[in-house]
Amino acid sequence: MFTKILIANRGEIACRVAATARRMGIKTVAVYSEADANAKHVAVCDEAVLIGPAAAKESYLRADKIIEVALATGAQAIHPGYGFLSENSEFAEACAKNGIAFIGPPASAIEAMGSKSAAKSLMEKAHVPLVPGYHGDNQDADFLQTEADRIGYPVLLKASAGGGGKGMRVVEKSADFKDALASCKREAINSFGDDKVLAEKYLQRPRHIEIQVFADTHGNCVYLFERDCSVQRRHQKVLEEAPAPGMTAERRAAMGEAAVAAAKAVGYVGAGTVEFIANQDGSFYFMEMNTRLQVEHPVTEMITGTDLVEWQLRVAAGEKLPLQQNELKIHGHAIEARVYAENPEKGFLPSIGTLRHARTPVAVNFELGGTTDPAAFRIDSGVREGDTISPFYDPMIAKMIVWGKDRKEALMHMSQALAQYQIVGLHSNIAFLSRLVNSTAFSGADLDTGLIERNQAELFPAPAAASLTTLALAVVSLLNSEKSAGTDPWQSSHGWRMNSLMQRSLQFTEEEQTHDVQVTYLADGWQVQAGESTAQVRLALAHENDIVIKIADQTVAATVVRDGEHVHVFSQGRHTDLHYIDALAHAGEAEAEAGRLTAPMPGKIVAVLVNKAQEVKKGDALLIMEAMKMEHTISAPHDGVIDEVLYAIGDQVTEGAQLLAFQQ
Ligand code: MV4
Repeated sequence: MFTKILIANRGEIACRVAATARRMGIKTVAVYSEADANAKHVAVCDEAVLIGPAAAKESYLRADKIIEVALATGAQAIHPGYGFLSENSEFAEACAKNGIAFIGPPASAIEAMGSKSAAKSLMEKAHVPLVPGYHGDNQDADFLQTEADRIGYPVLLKASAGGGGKGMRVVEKSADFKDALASCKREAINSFGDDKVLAEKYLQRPRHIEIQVFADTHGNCVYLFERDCSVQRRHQKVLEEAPAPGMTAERRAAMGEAAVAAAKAVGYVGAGTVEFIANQDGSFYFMEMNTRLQVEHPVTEMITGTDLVEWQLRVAAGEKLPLQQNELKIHGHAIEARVYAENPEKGFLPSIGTLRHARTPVAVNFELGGTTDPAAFRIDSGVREGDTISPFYDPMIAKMIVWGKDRKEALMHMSQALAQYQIVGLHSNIAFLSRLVNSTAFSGADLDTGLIERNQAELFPAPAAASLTTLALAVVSLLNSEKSAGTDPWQSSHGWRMNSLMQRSLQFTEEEQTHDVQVTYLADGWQVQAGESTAQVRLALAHENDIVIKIADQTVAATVVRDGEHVHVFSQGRHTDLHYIDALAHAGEAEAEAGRLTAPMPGKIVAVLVNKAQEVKKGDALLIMEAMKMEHTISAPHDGVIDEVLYAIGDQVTEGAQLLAFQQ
């Protein structure tokens, strides 16, 4: 076995590979770009070497640099992860030339599967089922139309050089064929510089089912069953699961054997995935083979009890496959959700920024019927709280993988795990994933590649306005943090609290809505009113960002995270982003430029919270006024020192009166 390997990747997959290497006692070398100097993958490896600027082209795609680092650090093998150089046959070859083991298939297998139409010809010879169609060289329009008529409509035209759904045209009837062909060829030449097309029977509601295969250098090849990855959006996978719902033992064996035949036909070694599209009746056809370890490999690991990275390392080191086909069994059901920094409401636009707060669900190990089952939950991530999602790389935050003894149980774990996942600092798809996992179509396993498109209404409901409970959580958290900061006038000994019903108005906005919350101070809590709803609230527990309140007859727990002017409330599986408008703090901002803070309206000073010469931090409450029975806090617009306090408790002030002199 190797004693040291280089990981030619970043993010979660680099961390994933490093974890297995560490468990096996193998040292790891990370490579990183300038943007990743403080990245998690650098921290979890034993050594790390800077290979270039942020742009992948100048760093993670620099085959020459990476091989140089492997030679210099004495790494005997390179794991390419996925993406970047993982399916680059020249890189695989360059590794071999330099006496370094490439932890992946031989360059020849990568090449054979790289060309989609050549791969189809190879598969045809190996008796792997193909979609009925024509993928030959004859591109004559009349000839292709005759082929399409023979195949039967609807027919799908695909650019031979295409992939990822680009350059595809559905043709409904023979009369439409010539126009569609011309337009498909135009797009093909524009996108790929090659106007060759192929024609196939168009499957109406296909499922994406892929088979994990593994081969060693001793002639063994096995399949580790299937994954259903039908839930995609714009050819990007969102949810993956294993096994595929509805799969029969016969179909599983047929698909597995077809996948092994595909792998053997190209002399495959290592981890690979054979992708099929399957009809709702279960008939299946080869689409392509991915010659790498895939993002979604953990669902296979969970149901088979294997570590596929360990298998990769053993195979690359010349060992035999750890298990034979008859030793592989499916145990339970696993689902993976990809957590992305993106905004589903804005067309899934990537969202860059810093993970100001990131709390992942807690992993649980549990026992069933006396036997210990796998961890019900696993999270693979390349970022930690405080890390940044940059525009340079894939905006994936984490993969969340859950296990259950059956699909129903796995779904419940996924639903709960998503409900517990908290992120502040950038937009994420967590709420969307929650709706997706709980949707009628997904929970009912009514799967096909059009699931998201078809269920837009259920997946993108009009946002519900924050409830009184959510507003109360935000308010109580704000008031409690003022108190801990020593700026809560109601806890101090000024005595005015006894005078009358003290009220305060807080304003929040949420999307386009405005919430005016009236707070009345009571002996042991508050009365909170918003719109038509009123309730009495008490703070039961507070620890860091976590609070528990009693509202009416209910006990409600929440995590409330303040991020600048935003108050994020995580409670009962929902995340509400409230924008707190501290109107008077804002009013003070402009005034402060001139080194003074003035009264925004006529009123009475009810609390003075600072003294002359006192240093204050931005946001500190300085003074509280009462006007029209409401409390208004005057806060420091920036760090500074109090020059002079110009009024005392009980003083009446007129609008515009200077209250404090303040300097930066
Ligand atoms: C198809 C198809 C229906 N019928 N071929 C899309 C990407 C490309 N690699 C193959 N794709 C498809 N080929 C026939 N004959 C539907 C798709 C397809 C799809 C396939 C897998 C996963 C997601 C998809 C989303 C849309 C279309």
